[in-house]
Amino acid sequence: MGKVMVLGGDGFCGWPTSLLLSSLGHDVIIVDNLSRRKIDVELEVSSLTPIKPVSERLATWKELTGNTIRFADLTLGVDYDRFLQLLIEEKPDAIVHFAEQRAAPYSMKSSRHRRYTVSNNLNATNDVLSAIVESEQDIHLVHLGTMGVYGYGTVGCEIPEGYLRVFTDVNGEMREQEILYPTSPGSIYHMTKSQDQLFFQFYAKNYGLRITDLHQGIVWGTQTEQTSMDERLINRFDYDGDYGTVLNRFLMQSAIGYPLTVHGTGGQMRAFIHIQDTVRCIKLAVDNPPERGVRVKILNQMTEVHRVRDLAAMVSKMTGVDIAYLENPRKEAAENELMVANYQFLEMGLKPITLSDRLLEEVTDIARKYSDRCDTSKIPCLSFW
Ligand code: USQ
Repeated sequence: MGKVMVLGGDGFCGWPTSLLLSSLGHDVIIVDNLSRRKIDVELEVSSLTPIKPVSERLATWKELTGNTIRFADLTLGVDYDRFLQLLIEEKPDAIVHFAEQRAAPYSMKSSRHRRYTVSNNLNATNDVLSAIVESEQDIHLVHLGTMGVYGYGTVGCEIPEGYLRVFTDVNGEMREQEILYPTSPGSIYHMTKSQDQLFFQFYAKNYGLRITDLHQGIVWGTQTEQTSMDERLINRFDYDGDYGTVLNRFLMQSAIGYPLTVHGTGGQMRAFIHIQDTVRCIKLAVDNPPERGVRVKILNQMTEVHRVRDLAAMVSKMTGVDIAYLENPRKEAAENELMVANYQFLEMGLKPITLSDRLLEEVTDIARKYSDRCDTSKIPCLSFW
């Protein structure tokens, strides 16, 4: 088992990933500047679940399993020298990079939020890549990208895993090229992940870095096998209009009898994945690095597609809650079709978790258990674009 650095290891996906990798015997180091907790302070909201401070999380993990996860508080994109020094001293085999601002509505709130998201995300990614090169080590970088880089138009065919074969007619002869699938980001946040792809392509080509980019769909669920071991390990649950994602919001809203906030007609079709599968996919990605000097390995990290209004209807049927069709605060297609290829993870052995009453009820139960922590004034989405 190797050493893995998890950048953004205190966040919604990073924390359960750190625990899974540690439970499998990896030596895990979390690098995080607690920015997600600080944004909660800015937005005057907190996770529905009572997440514990990092030191308590790590002490609990040690107490329960005997495993040590170390923690470094530093800001990627700012504390470059400290990060480089950490790489030189620790010599990790792999780095999992979640350390970016991940909410589309937050990134679109104001000029300050746009600028923060761009400088935070792009400088973090470039500094990580640059430090790997400068450390002169062979470190596999696994990055959390997003399905949103592809955009949500109706294509009419399956969205491939990162690359598209195009044919050009050159004087009557068809020439073939493989290009990055054209991006069509719908928010500044999604745009930063589109730009990350170009950094990866460049660093893989120019410096021979091993890079895996995971285009993840919308995560739902909150707990994994490890975070459910003890309440002090509980994962965060965002329900507010900026950070809450659609299915978890619907489940939480149903738990308190709040009419489900469907944007527009709810005709948006999106890709989904359960948090337990998120962590499994990252483990599979860490275990299967690409060859050096070959192209970036791009995988679609999702297990199923659903339409927003169908999810609302399902939750409403399950719980009896009403549905509210609201004016869409976002600039996005009212209706779209979506088909996505995810063969690489299936070939590596992923057995997808799909929507089931049991899992939906599990999330609703958690939401109900902590419903007294909900501030209903934070539910509406107030970021318009
Ligand atoms: N939506 C509603 N009602 C709500 C919230 C959302 O109808 O109360 C709609 C949105 O208008 C949108 C869809 O549901 O059409 C998805 O919205 P979302 O907030 O669940 O997801 P999104 O903004 O796309 O972002 C989330 C994560 C992001 C990740 C992305 C994957 O916050 O980090 O990259 O999902 S993906 O959507 O595949 O690009």
